[in-house]
Amino acid sequence: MLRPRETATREQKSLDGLWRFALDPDGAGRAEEWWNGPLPGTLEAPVPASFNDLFPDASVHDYVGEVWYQRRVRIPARWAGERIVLRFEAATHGAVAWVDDNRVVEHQGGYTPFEVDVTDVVEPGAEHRVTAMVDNRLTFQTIPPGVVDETPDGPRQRYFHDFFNYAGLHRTVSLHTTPEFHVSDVTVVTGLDGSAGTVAYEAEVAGAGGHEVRVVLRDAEGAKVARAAGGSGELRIEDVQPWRPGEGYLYQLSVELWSSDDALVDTYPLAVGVRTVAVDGTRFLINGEPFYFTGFGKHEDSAVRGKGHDRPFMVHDFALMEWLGANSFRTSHYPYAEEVLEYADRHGIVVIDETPAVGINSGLAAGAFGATPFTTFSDETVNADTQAAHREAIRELIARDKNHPSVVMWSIANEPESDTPESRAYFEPLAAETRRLDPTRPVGFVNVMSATPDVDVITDLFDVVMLNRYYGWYVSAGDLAAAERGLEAELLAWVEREGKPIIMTEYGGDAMIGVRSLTPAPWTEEYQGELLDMFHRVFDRVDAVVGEQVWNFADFATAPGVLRVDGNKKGVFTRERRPKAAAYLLRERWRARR
Ligand code: BDP
Repeated sequence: MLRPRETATREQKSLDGLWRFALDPDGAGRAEEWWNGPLPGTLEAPVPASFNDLFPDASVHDYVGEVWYQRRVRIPARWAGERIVLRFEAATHGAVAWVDDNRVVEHQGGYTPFEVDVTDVVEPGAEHRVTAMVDNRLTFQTIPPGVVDETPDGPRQRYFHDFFNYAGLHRTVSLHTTPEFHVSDVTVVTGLDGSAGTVAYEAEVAGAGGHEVRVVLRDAEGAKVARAAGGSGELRIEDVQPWRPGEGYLYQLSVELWSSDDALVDTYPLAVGVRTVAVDGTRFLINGEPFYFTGFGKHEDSAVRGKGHDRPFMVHDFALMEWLGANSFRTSHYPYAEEVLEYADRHGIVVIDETPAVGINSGLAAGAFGATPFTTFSDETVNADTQAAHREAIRELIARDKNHPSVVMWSIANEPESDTPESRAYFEPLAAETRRLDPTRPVGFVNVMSATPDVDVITDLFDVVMLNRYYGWYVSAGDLAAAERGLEAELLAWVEREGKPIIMTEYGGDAMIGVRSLTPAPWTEEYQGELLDMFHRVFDRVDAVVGEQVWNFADFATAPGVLRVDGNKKGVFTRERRPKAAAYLLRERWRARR
């Protein structure tokens, strides 16, 4: 799915800004057809942002159900004759949208874009009302799953993941044009052949018209390095400058549509990083060279805006990762804004790209989140419909992110149940589907602490072993010697069982900034550092470990609970990005590795 671009043949208009906003606890909006006129009330909400923390009001913060956004927009008169598309980069977790009284699009899934051709319902030069109804409810049939309990005090949302259920229009909303006859998709697969690079491309076109597809590849200075004609083909770059970690060299591919009388009909630019990714034994290879991941599991999370995409925080977080010497991160636990991946592409940051499938695990839910025990996989809980939603989440992730050189691996779930026959039946087709959709990247899932190598039954379906381990925290808290023994023994058992690269995708412990201790005391800055040091000693002894991603980059908001102090405090930075002592330790270790 192509991100909208301004080109010689396309224009874009952002709808970001203040929208009218209304909660709808009684479901009046649908019955009263709120899309037909101005929303009731006087609330306004910024887009992009979560709505939860905008108002000092628990009924907004903890709201469960549908909310409404609305604004007016004038369609530029010069767009007459163009195809006009309305696009939402993310509406969490589901949405229905109207243009005036026309229901134009519906989408489920909170972190991937959707768009619709609205040419027939808008008039260039005229003003129109755009209304979006956004639903934040999670059920056993959504990804991620959750349960809405009806209580005497109204609905209460429960969920089985450890971050606050922020919702709203989290990313840009925009209108853009394309010609009627246009480039509708492009896929590139890159290769290296000695000092040359290859770019296999496939362009899809839509709409009617006589045409020819031509592609031109330019280097970063704008010099043409290769060209071809036809909807698919392979370009060759002699003396290629590869994309590599720490060096985000990008070529530009122009995909052009030409009419039979040789006029340019459409042009779409795609940034292309030429690199390869492979797994070989216990090595993770980028461009044929062993790569060691350093960095974090992150969140899109900040005060007031919640999960709203935030450019200052995006640039700042990347700058802090650079300051630390980190080379990678995982988009735990959902696809991040596409602008984040584009930034990673340009700066040579390596990304493990994850679906929103987090919390498919009754054991964790009952243990950590106090949920009433349930069976993970059953007709009433995670079932075939959930699996279909999960499959769609994988499909939409790959459709959006397949061309990003920064993305080196797919993570199709975080900490699901993986030690029962039902879990194997659930994941086997999903792993196969991911490979079918993208045969070029390794596929993984993130394994939960309790699914040790003696009980896990799905890791053999995947290319890399990704582990979240809390030795020294949830187990052997305060006893780092016991933690060290336990961790090393388990890692060696994974090496023995799978013989694949191992990435520690989460490890760490909470620390309240400013709480200090001379003896090993959980929640202090010292203990957080000593715990990380302990993991590092073990990683350095186990050759198959090819990556370390600390949990978490920064403190983040969670649902309330007695294991959380105003949120999760496993950040190496606070929520406002002040460094804890552990930041300096990581900086020393990771900078020395570069
Ligand atoms: C893991 C989860 C992560 C949590 C973390 C923790 O993957 O989302 O925040 O543990 O407990 O279970 O801090």
